[in-house]
Amino acid sequence: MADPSRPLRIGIACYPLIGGSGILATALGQDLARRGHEVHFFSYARPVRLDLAAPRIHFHAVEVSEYALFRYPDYTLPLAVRMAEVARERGLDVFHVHYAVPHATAACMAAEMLGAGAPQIVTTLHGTDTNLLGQDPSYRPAIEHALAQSDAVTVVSESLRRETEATFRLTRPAEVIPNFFDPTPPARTREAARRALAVEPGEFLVAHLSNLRPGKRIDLLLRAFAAVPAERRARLLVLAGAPFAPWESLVDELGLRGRVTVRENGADVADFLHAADAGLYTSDNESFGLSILETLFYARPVVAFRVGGIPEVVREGATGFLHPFGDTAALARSLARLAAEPDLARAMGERGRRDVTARFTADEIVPRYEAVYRRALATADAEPDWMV
Ligand code: GMT
Repeated sequence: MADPSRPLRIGIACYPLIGGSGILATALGQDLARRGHEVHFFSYARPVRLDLAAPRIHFHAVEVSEYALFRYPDYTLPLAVRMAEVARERGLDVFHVHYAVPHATAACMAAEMLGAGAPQIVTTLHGTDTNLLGQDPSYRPAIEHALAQSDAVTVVSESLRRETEATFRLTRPAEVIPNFFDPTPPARTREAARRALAVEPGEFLVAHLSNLRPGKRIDLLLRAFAAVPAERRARLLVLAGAPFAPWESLVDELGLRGRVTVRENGADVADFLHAADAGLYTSDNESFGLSILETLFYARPVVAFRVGGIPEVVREGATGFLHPFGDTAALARSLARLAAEPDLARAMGERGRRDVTARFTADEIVPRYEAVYRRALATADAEPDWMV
């Protein structure tokens, strides 16, 4: 029987880009390494927030070759081969994959190549596996198969658990382990950050942080912001993980030129959220809403649509205001109220910070992943019935 408290060797496969799943996977791996585990990341590029100088952190780049024979380059097979190679060399205990496609499918293939003693597969679903690819008949059976082959499946919210169970035939229950965030202190004072953004004294700064994918509904974000009465002196700050150019014409159409500031390089998020007075989010669906969590950690109240897992993160009326999807007028009214009542905005923000600090820190969440790994390993170690 293996020592149940020994440090583990964990392989994490994730997307490397600015997006909640990669950011969460990176934060998780880094925290596991701080706790003494050896952590190996697999991706086609270094995950954006990964600190390669940190002890016990390793990164294995997956090379994708382009063959004339292939009309579309394939990533899953080279990923599986790399995962199998490292698992064999380093004796990995666990593959923790973020997203079923292609990461869990690659892990299944790596495990098949390794045979007996292969790492246990833990798959975490972040949303689009279920609500986008899971609805596509050319992906659904492959995802279902990868989930059936996984030794444990986790999801990031109750809402995603319900949706996942309604979408796939699961062979085991999916465990809810919410996302977490550990805020870094801002490098500048609030006043210095506001000056850097040219925010004028008395302006109410509304922040939005996202990768601007279609589901973030930037059109509704701009429309909601445009409906805030001018006397509230609101300014919108978009911290964009992708080019904002497609929305510039709507900024002009809505007469918002001069009231919208965009920062595209993903840097200084802590400073800018600290500089803001509230957060505004208009996604049509979010399994969780990691950016919303970040906003709450910097003590800013959140105004958003009541979709997916957002009500599990924002406490309605206490740490933010949630409204039915599409009701931009209601979002604008909530923003106007917060702008008119700065004491209310500050109190809600402070309550939000306390609330998320009690529920969504690394110290709270990471041990739950460790427990999943150890349970999966204990099951693998258990003697089969025919041996007793
Ligand atoms: O929503 C995105 O654009 C990115 C996506 C991802 O895969 O990175 O985010 C998903 O995972 C995040 C981390 O668990 C969640 O906070 C997001 O809510 C989720 N997005 C959706 O469900 C649409």
